[in-house]
Amino acid sequence: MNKPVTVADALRLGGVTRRGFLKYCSAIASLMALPPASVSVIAAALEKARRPSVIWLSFQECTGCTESLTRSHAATVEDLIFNAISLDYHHTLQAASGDAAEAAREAAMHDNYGNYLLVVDGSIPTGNPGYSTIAGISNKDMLLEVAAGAAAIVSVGSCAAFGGIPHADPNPTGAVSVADLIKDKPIINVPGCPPIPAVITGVLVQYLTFGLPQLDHLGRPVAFYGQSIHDRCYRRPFYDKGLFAESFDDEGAKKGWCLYKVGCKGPTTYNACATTKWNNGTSFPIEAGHPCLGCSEPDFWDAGSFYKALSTPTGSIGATAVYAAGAGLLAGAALGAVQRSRKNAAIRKHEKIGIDDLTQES
Ligand code: FSX
Repeated sequence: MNKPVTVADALRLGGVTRRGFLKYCSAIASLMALPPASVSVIAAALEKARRPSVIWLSFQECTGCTESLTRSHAATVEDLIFNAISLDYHHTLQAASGDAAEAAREAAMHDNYGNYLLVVDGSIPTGNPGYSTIAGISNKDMLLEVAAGAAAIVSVGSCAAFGGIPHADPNPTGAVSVADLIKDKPIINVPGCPPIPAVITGVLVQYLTFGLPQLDHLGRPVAFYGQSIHDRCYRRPFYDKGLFAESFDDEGAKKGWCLYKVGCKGPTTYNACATTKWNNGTSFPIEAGHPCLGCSEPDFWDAGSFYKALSTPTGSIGATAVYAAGAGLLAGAALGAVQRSRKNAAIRKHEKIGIDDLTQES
């Protein structure tokens, strides 16, 4: 059977129903804070989109990012969308090894030079090239070689985006992020330790449908990282009323009050955990009673105790909250303007191309 060329081809081969496909598009639209009308636009764009060749490199990391993506409890449409890219090289997931694996990487680079998407997880050691090598090639050399032919780079996980845990003090390997080494390519940071699976696939879908996304000052897609955990936290009303857990076993904790005083970093952490959640939307750390660690922010490991409040629980709480909420509102307003503009352009395009039925109804 020929290799599928478009996303629609791949989805058909994967047996995805029209209903399942639209459900996924709807979830992505919701995640990107787009209106319901954009679902058909996303669907139409995905149906026509060519499957990009993707080369995925893993450097200094714990494999948590790949685990996050693959260890969903059931095969989902997200998995199939992920299969809709042509994943030509991935250390952990590929069947090939040794010379055959390296030959696959070189072939993918050669055949798609200038057009493939490079995904990186893990940080890059610069202290000594021998700290981490693949096929005898240092991480730094492999990154520079593959990045040269990439159309864009997605840095998955806080290690690739910001250096992450390997970069933490005393940083024995001289670990740096992708953006520290690559200056001439678009880089999309998808931080989190690990990132939310739906956000990883969502960013890929966004790239397939709308091209390079709007990024914040840390290179993160605003659609997924535009609001703080605090802005969207279901415990926020308790914060606003000044009702806090003072310890993990007090009455406040039992009543589900705000975890700010036991160290929650939600006010300074930008991610989609409070809305998308984990394990197919089941829960997220704060819902399980644990404060946010701020794992999608730079240097979260060195930012002080996970269990110490950001500031004293008096006037400065309000200042932090106002600052965080203000930043979220500004990001949201900017995103809204960008998305409205893109949506209008996409709808105009969609009106011309129409939507073909993808496959049979379930
Ligand atoms: Fe880092 Fe990812 Fe944390 Fe682990 O690949 S972001 S240590 S979850 O695995 O890079």
